[in-house]
Amino acid sequence: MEVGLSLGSNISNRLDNLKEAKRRILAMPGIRFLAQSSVYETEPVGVKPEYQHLDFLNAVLIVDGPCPAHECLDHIHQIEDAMGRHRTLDRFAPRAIDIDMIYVNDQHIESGSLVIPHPHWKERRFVLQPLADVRPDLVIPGAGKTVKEILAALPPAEEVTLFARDW
Ligand code: PH2
Ligand code: MG
Ligand code: MG
Repeated sequence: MEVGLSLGSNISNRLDNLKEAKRRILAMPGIRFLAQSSVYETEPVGVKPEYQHLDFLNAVLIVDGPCPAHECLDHIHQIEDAMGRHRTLDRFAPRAIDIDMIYVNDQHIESGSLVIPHPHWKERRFVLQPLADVRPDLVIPGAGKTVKEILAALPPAEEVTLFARDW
């Protein structure tokens, strides 16, 4: 099953955080690496004004794995917790690592806190740009268009600039 993950970090050593998250994801049972985007530096979207100065690094990691989506999500939460994520009322508080599941094959899932495809991926350049690096022609369920078509039609808003090709 192909799983598309969006990784983001906006505190401490952001590039190291992405690398460490990747290492831990690829150590999950049965997980196989398929592709990774470049790393982009991105303007924060939707955060409180006091965190507006903290630019993110974002990247996309594509893996193949046997685990059902909710089990995969448990593993991902464990990785976030182990890397010092504190779950607070402010969902967008600064974080060493945020790992979001963007899609799982062509599945539609809505159960509790798990919504697949991710409800906001289409609006977010910090997801679309790195995703277009690795899966430009993918049609994610519910989108009706390819990733690169959606990216091309996105109104210019927050800035996204290439930060590192290798990580
Ligand atoms: N994640 C958020 C909220 N805003 N902005 C950027 N640029 N990158 C993110 O990863 C991000 C965000 C919530 O998870
Ligand atoms: Mg997120
Ligand atoms: Mg998240």
